Amino acid sequence: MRYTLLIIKPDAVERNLIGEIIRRVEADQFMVKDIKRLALSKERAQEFYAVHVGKHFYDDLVEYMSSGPIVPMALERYNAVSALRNLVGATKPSDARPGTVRKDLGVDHTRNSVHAADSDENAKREIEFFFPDFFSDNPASGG
Ligand code: 3AN
Repeated sequence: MRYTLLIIKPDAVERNLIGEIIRRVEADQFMVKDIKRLALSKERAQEFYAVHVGKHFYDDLVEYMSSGPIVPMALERYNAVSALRNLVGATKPSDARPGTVRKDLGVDHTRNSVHAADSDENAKREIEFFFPDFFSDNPASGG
C-alpha cells in the first residue's frame, strides 16, 4: 500500500516540533494527504491502542496520548509503511539510529515524539480511525 499513518505525539507538539517533523517527512518524498490537530479523549486513546491492552506500559501510554494535542496525518509514498518506520527509528529513542526522528527528537520510551503504523493492515485501520472518509476519497491499492 502507498499510504501510512504518522502521529506527532504530545511531547513533540508541546515543543513546537510539528514543522520540523513534517519537514523531515517531506524531505523523504512523502506527500501529506490529510492532517489535523486534535486532543484524544482517554476512551479514544484506549481504542487506538487496543492491540496493547494488558501490556505493562498500556495505562501510561493511554494517559500520555490523551495528555495533550496530537497531529495525525495520512502520508503517501512508494513502500509507505516501511519507509516511514525507517525514518522514525526504533521505539526507544536511545536505541534508534542517528538521523532518525526518535533519536534526534524523542525524550524517552513513552515520549518518543511520533507514532508510525507498523503494517499495511494497521495503516489502513489507523488512517480510517482519524480520517473516516480517506479511502472513499483516495484509491487504496498500489505500491
Ligand atoms: P512502535 O510505536 O515503535 O510501533 P509499539 O507499537 O510496540 O511501538 O508501542 C506503542 C507505543 O507504546 C510506543 N510508541 C511507545 O510510546 C510505547 N511503548 C512501547 N513499549 C514501551 C515500553 N516498554 N515502555 C514504555 N512505553 C512503551
